[in-house]
Amino acid sequence: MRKKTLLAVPAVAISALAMTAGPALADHQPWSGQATLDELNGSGTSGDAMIELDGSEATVTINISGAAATFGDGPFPHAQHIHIGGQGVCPDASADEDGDGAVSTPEGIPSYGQVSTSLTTEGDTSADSALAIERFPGGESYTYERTFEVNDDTAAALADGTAVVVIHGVNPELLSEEAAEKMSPLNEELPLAATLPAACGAVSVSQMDAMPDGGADTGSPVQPADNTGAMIAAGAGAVALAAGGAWMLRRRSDNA
Ligand SMILES: [Cu+2]
Repeated sequence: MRKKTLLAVPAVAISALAMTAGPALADHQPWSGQATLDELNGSGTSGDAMIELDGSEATVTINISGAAATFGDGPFPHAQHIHIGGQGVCPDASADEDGDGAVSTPEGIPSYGQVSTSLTTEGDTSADSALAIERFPGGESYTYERTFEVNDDTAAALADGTAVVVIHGVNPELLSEEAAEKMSPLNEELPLAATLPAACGAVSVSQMDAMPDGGADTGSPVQPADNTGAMIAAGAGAVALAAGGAWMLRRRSDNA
């Protein structure tokens, strides 16, 4: 709603607005934020996340190390999400309501909120894929990068600083005996350890002067409305070229 109103404003007025660019414009122009991912539940897992948002298109980059390495014969899957609608913070040990020595995913919800986006490697990225463990990265360390559409609630939470990135999956050997033997409250076929939060970080907005190069090179952070679509199309084309095109085509068919 607000976006349509803004795009209808003459370019001159937009230029004036750009000079006082503040939070109100943050979700309508290229935006970036980052999170330092600190360990939860004594997991030893840490890393960082960067999120670039252009309209509703988000590019998420995550670097993880010190994560649980193996699960059965394969890499330990690490479900990872953007959580929204909580206090926009990571829980501390006091969130362990049942006293098993671990903060479970539900126990952390008052702090970081519900899953809004599943940071999967392919296919659906909605909350429906929150536990699609076959489509998450895995192993002791990894780098994740993907570009996809986020819903309005997620874009708003990113812009207002209440979105939190959570990486799940803790080596059960690091847990109390009680916690290590439990099954997950989220899926009774998975051990608690598989879904426990392992690392967490609130996403904070980057400074304007830390914007990606693509935004700064234009000399103005906001383009006249008529050029916006062309700019986005050009950006998408560059991504497709960089990835040899195949990745973009696959994503389109996944979303169809
Ligand atoms: Cu999560």
